[in-house]
Amino acid sequence: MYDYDSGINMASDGRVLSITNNIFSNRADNTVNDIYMEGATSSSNSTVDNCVFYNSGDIRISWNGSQYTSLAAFQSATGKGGGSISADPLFTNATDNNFTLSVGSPAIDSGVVSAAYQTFFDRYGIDIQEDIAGTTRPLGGVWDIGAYESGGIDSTPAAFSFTDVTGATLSTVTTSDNVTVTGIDNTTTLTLTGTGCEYSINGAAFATADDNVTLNDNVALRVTSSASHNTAVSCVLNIGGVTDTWSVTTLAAVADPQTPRFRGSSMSGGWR
Ligand SMILES: [Ca+2]
Repeated sequence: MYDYDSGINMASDGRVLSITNNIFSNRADNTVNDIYMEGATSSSNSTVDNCVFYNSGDIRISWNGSQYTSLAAFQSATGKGGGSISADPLFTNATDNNFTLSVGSPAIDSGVVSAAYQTFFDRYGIDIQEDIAGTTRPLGGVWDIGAYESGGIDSTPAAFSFTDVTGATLSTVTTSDNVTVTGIDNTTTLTLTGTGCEYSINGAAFATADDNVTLNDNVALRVTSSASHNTAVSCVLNIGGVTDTWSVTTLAAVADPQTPRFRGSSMSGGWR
């Protein structure tokens, strides 16, 4: 709900509302209410859960005749309003009617599954667990608050690739080129597997333990090449679920100067 004069109104007692996962933002009239709940029965049985309230003036909730101008006061007095947030929902561009959630929105993954969806499905056989754009909820494992389910924070980087090494000398510490972490919003995970493999982030000391990387970090790998000719050792770097295998292959064996082995003298000696 955005740029409204009066929000949700229940002006007769006896009805029960489940007000869940709603955003109340930029109420235009500071003399009316985000929520107006009249009557003891409606007020007692109705619920407010996991909503975001954001107004330039006060939050305004009228509940069973009492006026509340802060979320904390409403929660304290009524025991309702659990999981709710008083903060900017960070719409992508509300003035242009884009009410999707931008990165960092407190509404992302702050919703709750309402039993109403299952009731609707049981009654009508229609699954309405989706947002206004038809995106199946939830994404990121948890429902978002508001009309749109966000794709959440992007922690999956763009593909990356180390340059494989060939012709490496035997038993030599070999360091890869750098790859730059791109395509994520902020941070993501780093996991390295492979015997003897190590990684370095932005030139820091080489390490092996799982870690996190940040957008535009540079990552290099190193490993000791095989003690055998023409043999590869491999490291698999996993950044936010995207992997690349970096291999170091030793040079081929030099041809044996003694070959061919069967020389005339030996052959003649064998045929007496
Ligand atoms: Ca979500």
